Amino acid sequence: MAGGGSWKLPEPRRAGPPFFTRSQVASVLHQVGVLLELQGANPFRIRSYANGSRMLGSLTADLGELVASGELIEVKGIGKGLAGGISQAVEQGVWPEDWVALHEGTPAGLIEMLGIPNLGPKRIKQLHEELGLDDVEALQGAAESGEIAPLDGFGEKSQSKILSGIELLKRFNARRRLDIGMRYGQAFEEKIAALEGVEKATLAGSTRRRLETIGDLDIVVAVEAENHDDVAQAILGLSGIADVKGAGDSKISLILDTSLFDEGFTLGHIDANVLEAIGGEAYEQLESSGTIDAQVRLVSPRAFPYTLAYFTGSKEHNIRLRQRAIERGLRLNEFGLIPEAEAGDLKGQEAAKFSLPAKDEAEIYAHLDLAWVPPALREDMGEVEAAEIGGTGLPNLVCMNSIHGALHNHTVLSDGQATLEQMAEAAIRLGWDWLGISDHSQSLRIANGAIAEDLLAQGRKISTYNAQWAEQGINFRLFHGVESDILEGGKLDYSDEVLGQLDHVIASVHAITKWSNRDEMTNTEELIKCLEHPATTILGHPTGRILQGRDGFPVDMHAVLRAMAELRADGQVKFVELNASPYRLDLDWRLCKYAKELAIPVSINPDAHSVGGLADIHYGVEVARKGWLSSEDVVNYMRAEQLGEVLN
Ligand code: DGT
Ligand code: CA
Ligand code: ZN
Repeated sequence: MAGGGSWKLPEPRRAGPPFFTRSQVASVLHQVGVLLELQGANPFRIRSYANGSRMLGSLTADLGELVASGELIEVKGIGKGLAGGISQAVEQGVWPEDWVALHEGTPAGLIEMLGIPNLGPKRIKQLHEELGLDDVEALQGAAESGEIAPLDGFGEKSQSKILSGIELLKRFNARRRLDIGMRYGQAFEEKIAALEGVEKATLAGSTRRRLETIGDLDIVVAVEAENHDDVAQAILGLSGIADVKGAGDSKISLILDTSLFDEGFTLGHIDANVLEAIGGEAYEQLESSGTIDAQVRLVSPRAFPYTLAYFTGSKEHNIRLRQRAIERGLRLNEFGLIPEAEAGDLKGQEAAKFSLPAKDEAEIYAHLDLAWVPPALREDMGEVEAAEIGGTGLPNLVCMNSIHGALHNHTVLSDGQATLEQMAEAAIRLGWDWLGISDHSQSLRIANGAIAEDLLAQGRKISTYNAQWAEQGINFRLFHGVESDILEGGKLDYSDEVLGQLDHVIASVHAITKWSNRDEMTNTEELIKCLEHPATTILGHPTGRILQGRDGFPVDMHAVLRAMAELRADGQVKFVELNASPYRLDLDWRLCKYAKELAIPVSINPDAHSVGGLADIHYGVEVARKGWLSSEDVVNYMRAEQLGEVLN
């Protein structure tokens, strides 16, 4: 596992050969190669391990069979020595001594340093020898005090690259984005659910609550006592486990890596400007060698709903529930809901024998005189009060079926990859009624912003298509807009005459550095100024944040939203965007709830730069739910005709 503090050799988890899988052996060979390089070993030897790892990685034949038949040595790129070591591991479950020695003899701090993007073993060795650096902290200190730059082959540039790499690594080790957490979590949940003896496996924790970033995965597994040990063993044998941190009776702590994904891990589409903000190539490297921690809890089917509710959290929500239980003479924990009068001095599982029954979470909430609360809302942000019998009632949350279109999407006219026609076809395939096109505006040279003439030509094309669809009785229409950069003084990027010909104008900040270095008051005023322009319809990615990449610029978003609400009250169309890219999720869900209270419609936007990018809408919907939004609160719920009238 890259990024962590140690590289352990996997332990055999089966009773007989093959003791290790092809991907396990491939990753060990890779590690041995890197460790040899850290030691400054003979380059040929280093290369033989690297090559061997690559060969195994692309091998289609069964490794166990190749070893058993003695054919391994015939595989191109795997020499005698390597074949011997691999065979021993696969057949006997014992790694060669020199590999073990390498793993055990390398200081953990040096391995930790390998997780820094763009810092290879050779340079780590040099830093270790010349400056005595042996962990990330020491390296950071040395870089900050300028000791790295003068070294042979380094310089100012690589010194600052090391610093930004360390920052990136630290952000990564702390939390991962929601999309990444969901991908790992759902893949692992599926694998566990498919095991024999597992009644149910459900992802809990922050991933189930759809928080924008995830600390670790929590998975709750229902299993009968007689299957407990077999299931625990089977879980430990699943692919994707880079390391086992602990395996107790009811809790298994694991580190997962990308070998979890049977079809391999790909990053998918990522816009160039976002990629740059989040670390460029270094980010891609971190992501593909990334890991995530997972806590798996095995419980009896009877306790399952209680354990699931407890480990879904949030902690704050749990505290509120526990308080309600206490008021009713009940004790609430991960094992059950237990009448104090009956439990007495008994603790934990013993006391849980007296638990009120609950076949699902809804029954737990009902015991506490509450309606079931959707996991996304469990943040103690008013959901407990709303769920009370006689409370205001929980919102009927927006879902993918509520989505009939989205307003913010790009084409090849600016920096998109798909044509207008391709984007429209893709939206029709999704079953949408309409699609908004909003390419970048002329000042944004870096994103190939459109000059007025080209923008208006695009509009004429759109009118033609709309007329054709109407004629053919096809229920689909394009809205023609633009994503206007917000210029100095809060100005838009085209003349009023041009803006007046558009269906919608998304105003977005792109000069992030400038806005980030400016005070909150100036930024807030400029945003409001820009929103006051009658042509402005939508505030695009309101704070410019890139999750794990950069914070948003300073701005009083509450004040901006209030200003938008006033403008709306004066009859002006103003929407706020919830940018659905998992790298953004901006407007923050905490503010979505505020926008809803102010009756500002939220426009969930994939900000698609390709056909595939439209699928990001799904993350936007997840986060809109977290922000309490109902179908009626989002622009995407409107039918083409209604939206057309509003935009007019
Ligand atoms: P994360 O992993 O930082 O993204 O956030 P969570 O919410 O997944 O938190 P985590 O993994 O520490 O714990 C999972 C859930 O377990 C948490 O949401 C609520 C519950 N929990 C953990 N510790 C406590 C606690 O001390 N008190 C209560 N009431 N609940 C807890
Ligand atoms: Ca967690
Ligand atoms: Zn955009």
